[in-house]
Amino acid sequence: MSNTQNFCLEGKIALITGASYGIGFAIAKAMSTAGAKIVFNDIKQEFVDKGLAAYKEAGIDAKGYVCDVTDEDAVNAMVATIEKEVGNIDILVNNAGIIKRIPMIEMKASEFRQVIDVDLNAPFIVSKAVIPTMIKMGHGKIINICSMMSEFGRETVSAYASAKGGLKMLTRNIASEYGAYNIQCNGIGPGYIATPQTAPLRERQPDGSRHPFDSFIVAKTPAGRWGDPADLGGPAVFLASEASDFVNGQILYVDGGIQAYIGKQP
Ligand code: NAP
Ligand code: GCO
Repeated sequence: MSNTQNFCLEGKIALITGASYGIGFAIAKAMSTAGAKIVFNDIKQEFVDKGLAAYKEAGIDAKGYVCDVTDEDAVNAMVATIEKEVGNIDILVNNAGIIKRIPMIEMKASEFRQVIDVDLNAPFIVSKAVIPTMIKMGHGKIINICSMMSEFGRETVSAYASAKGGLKMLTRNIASEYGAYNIQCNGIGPGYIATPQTAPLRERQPDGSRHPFDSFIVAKTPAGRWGDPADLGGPAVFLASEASDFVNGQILYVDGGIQAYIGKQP
């Protein structure tokens, strides 16, 4: 019987994909504070090295690996290396992701496929690589970083919304298929978070005024602000811990209330 009051991650190994910076880095920091050993990957050694330096500065002894999450052979090799060098992965956070903001009728099929590949196919690949060992261990936590675009569309993000909508259903399917092995798979749906991915939506205009989308999001969010990556740390620790052992197949939205609010009159 697990201790459902236990938020501690001592003795757990957490793999967070694409976590050299941004949301992945913030989640890794929170999980490290809760006691987890942090392992992460990025596409290039240069980014892994930058990430390692940032973790060291934060006092975190993380392990970093170069791996493109869309490459199944590379992912399988990375997981095998982690299991040999660090230990079995108890917690997987499928965080790596890209977005292309292009009107659908102007988007190349290859661009659409690239977003689907990173944001949906890769979580499938990485989850498939870690689940067998989680089954042997008799426990596991998988957290997929979904999005408000798992629920809503908007102009120019057809590929991203399709991927994140699919990721919501992949989350529910992993929960359904592997819940019997004491593996819980849930999603976190961030609202609008201030990271490099959303920097273009917050750029100051030539006249120094705020980007219209920036003003829109602030007006539409009861919290009256963009999210900070650190806002995601606590929810991630909860879903990675024994405290959520009976939570499965859920998407936990961390959005400052934006989905609940009609928005402030401009
Ligand atoms: P970000 O700043 O763009 O960081 C994305 C990370 O993923 C980077 O480290 C990037 O590495 C890595 N990555 C991209 N493609 C990869 C690949 N093929 N293999 C390995 N790593 C790869 O994004 P973020 O804002 O932190 O977002 C992180 C996750 O949260 C994404 O899944 C995003 O869709 C989701 N999300 C973000 C927001 C938001 O408002 N920011 C809201 C909802 C959901 P490189 O730098 O080397 O490319
Ligand atoms: C966009 C943004 C969003 C956020 C996030 C919202 O262009 O609308 O990038 O997609 O990244 O996914 O939850």
